[in-house]
Amino acid sequence: MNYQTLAEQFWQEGYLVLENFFSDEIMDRFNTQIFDYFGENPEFFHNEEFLKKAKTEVIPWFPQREGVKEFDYFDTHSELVNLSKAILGENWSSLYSMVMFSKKGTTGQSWHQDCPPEDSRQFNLNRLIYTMDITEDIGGYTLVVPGSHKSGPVPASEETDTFYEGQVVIQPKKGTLVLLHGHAWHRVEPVIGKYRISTNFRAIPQGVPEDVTDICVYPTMRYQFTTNTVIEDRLLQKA
Ligand SMILES: O=C(O)CCC(=O)C(=O)O
Ligand SMILES: [Fe+2]
Repeated sequence: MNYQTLAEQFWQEGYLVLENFFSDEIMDRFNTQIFDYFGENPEFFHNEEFLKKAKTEVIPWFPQREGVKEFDYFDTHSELVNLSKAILGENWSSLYSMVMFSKKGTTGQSWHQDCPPEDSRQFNLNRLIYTMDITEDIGGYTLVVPGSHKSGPVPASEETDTFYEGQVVIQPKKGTLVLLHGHAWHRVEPVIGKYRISTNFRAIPQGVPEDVTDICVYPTMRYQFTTNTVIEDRLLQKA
């Protein structure tokens, strides 16, 4: 694997898609463990206001915070470690793993940026691992606007699923790794079948605070997770 070439491509486009990065056997193991944790019908964790304004319905689980050791596997995966370093530079660190579960019939995720884009040095890297195929029948493809990590805030809008010229539809399969810059505009399409699982091992370069993703930018608002508050209503400004 040519880490340098991949890192350059990442910095140009704001994302990378690498199929068959992980073996089926490993992915099956994690998918079973995740499904066993959530069960068929887990409860939402976010409040009503968030669900309504963000049009984002996903149930998170932070296994490593709960001492679930199996997920350390990815922290010692040498290709993933080397690629992360090529992108983020020396002394990068991994933040946490977040498993995201979406039930059948949920809206997916609105366009968003994981953290405010105003300072290009303050960003997170999403390292998304897919333990199951995301298919047309399931829905929930991941959309990204190439190069948008350099375009500033996603436009303010009531619409959370605007069509952007050049937007790319990522169709992850079991074992796919998607690397995605936290300032890149991205969203997840509605989940229509079965359920959808993705797992994010977020990372940061040296000098970026660990809580960099506390504030997320949506077309409708900026939202702070630690306080569960809308810190900026972007539609008021527009009116
Ligand atoms: O699940 C995905 O494909 C994307 C999730 C996402 O937006 C994120 O983890 O920041
Ligand atoms: Fe995101």
